[in-house]
Amino acid sequence: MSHFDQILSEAQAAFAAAADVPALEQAKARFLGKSGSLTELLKGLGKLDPDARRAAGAEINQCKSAVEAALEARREALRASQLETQLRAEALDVSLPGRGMGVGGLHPVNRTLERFETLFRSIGFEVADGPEIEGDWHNFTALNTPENHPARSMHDTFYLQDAPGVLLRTHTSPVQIRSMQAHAAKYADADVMPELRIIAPGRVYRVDSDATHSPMFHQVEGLWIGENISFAGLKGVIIDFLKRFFETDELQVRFRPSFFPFTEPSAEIDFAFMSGPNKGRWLEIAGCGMVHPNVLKNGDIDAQRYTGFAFGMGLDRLTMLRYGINDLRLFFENDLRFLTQFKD
Ligand code: 2U9
Repeated sequence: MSHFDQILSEAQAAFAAAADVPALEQAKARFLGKSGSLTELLKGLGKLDPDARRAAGAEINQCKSAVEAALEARREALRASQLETQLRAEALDVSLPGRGMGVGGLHPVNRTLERFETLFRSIGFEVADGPEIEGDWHNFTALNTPENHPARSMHDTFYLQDAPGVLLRTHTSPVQIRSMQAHAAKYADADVMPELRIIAPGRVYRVDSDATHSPMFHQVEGLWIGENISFAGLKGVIIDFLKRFFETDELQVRFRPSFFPFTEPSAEIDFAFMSGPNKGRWLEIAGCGMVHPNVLKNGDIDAQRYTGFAFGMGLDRLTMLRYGINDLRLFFENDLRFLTQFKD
């Protein structure tokens, strides 16, 4: 084997042994670097006479080309195998099932609200709303609540700092006051005022917090005003609503005499299932009564000519009864493990 063949086979062996590009560059230096074996041979050419120099030079260059070709071939092989490794590492299994789209759902309290609105719309009620930040006239005075009533105390009502008489509404009743005024103004010149039938759902605020009370909760109040509106009509509407809401006729309802400043007479409404796990247990569900004449007057309604009934209930409580939930706070924690149970 000639000296050049030996260098070439040494170079091929060294390049083949290089496992990656940095190792290959190191191996290259041994042959083609500043003091590499081929470079040293080229440096020695100067000592030869011209004829010998030409012959040796041609042979060295031939060998150098062969080493460079071997180097380039190995480089290419390393690059290809590196790409192969990378592709294998980043491989994508297109046959895996997708992650899917998260489908949201309505909050259980909103489900109750939608049911409530549908049922009342079906008997000719409209849905009304109004501000959550109110004045004490709309929230208390217009509703016949005496100046010294405990509900007005800082203990029970959230007042805004540095804004006398401004508060977070404690019930949705101010909406009905505003609706009565607007209705009365709209029909001021008419011979007969058409009936006013509204429900007012929304957030209300009270200084209260435990398993069954939240400082913010949801209420719906209803109001029906017209000529000859009676307590009998009130009973019919409530009993029919409860049966349709709970989807059963196996229901007993009782009206217990009570007191509210804004209604006279007033009653609390209890109901009991006549079958199922809660059979025979009386559950408080709402308050109601005939709208007090002072309240009609504050709503600009002629209390001599028109009468009306009103009722109020907690949407959160209604939802708890419908779905068998025992802690009100679950509604406001937004824990998906709880909320996703209400997807249809
Ligand atoms: C006007 C006139 C009268 C609404 C009424 C109740 C009785 C009542 C409670 C039920 C549970 C509030 O959410 S709760 O804590 N409500 O007992 N609400 S009568 O009476 C009105 C409303 C507006 C103009």
